Amino acid sequence: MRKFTSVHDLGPLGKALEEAMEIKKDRFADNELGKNKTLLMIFFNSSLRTRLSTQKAAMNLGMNVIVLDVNQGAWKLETERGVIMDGDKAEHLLEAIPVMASYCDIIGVRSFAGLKDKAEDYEERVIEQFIKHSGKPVFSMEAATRHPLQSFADLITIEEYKTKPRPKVVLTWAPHPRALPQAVANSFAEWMNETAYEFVITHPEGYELDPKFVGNARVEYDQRKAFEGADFIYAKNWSAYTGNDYGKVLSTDRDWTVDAEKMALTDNAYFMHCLPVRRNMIVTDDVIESERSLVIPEAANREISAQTVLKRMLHAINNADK
Ligand code: AN0
Ligand code: CP
Repeated sequence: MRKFTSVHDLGPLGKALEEAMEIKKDRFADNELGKNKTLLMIFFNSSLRTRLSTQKAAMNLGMNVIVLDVNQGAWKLETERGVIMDGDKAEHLLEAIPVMASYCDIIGVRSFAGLKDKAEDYEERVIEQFIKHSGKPVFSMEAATRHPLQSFADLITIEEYKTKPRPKVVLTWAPHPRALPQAVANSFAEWMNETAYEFVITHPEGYELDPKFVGNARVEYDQRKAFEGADFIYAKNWSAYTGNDYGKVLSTDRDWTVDAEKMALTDNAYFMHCLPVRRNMIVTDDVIESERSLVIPEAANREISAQTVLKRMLHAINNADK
């Protein structure tokens, strides 16, 4: 595998899950595979989990790791071609990418949606330039429209905790004071659509996601109705996608906060969130602290999803070297 930006890069999910479970049984089984290979992680945005779990995964495989926080100590990077660079950006991505690529074997990129220009975001202009100009395997650590390492960890977690072959999984919008990308929700929906689960999305009117990601999901505007009989509640905020509202916060209505009263409508569902989460906006203290909350094991599985992807990329590099 030389690229990982969506579920479609992974091939059959069953096989990917098997590989992930093998890694989970013994995460040091391949600790020589990455010897003398360097992972470069490039962050255009903040991170706690992605940064630590991906670095840990690379170390489990014996890799060296370099981390670059573009906004802390590097030159500010221009990402659009043709711009007269007389502003605050000292360097262009078109030079920076091949330079950075010359120091490493695999590149991870975190670059959130700007939420101003929908075309720029939905064409994934930043990560696509890394894929095109680096000549190295590239994976997403959350790009403009997807967060596949998160969704892969979410899937692993659901597989570990489900008690029926076809659980009901509900993705619910929840309020947040600032505009957030649609990436986590898009990606989760994309992955759920690849499974046999019953999948429902619930959100207030105006928060419709790109139909390409909604796929075969049932969209239910009544959150309480959506929660009925659910086995997994996956909460996430996102800003508006449609029309002129792109990137806007249309509502911070705390009537959509996930609380114990709503969880009581479910079939004793597990609660999931990718974190970071704002308590008592997205979810109440008691729900996130309850026995049914999976937020910690879910985050722990980020190490497993990252290691599965890195292992495949190392195999691709080693095979090409032969
Ligand atoms: C980011 C988002 O919603 O995309 C990252 C989530 C993993 N969240 C925030 O910026 C709070
Ligand atoms: N879930 C997740 O990607 O968290 P970070 O933004 O902390 O990496």
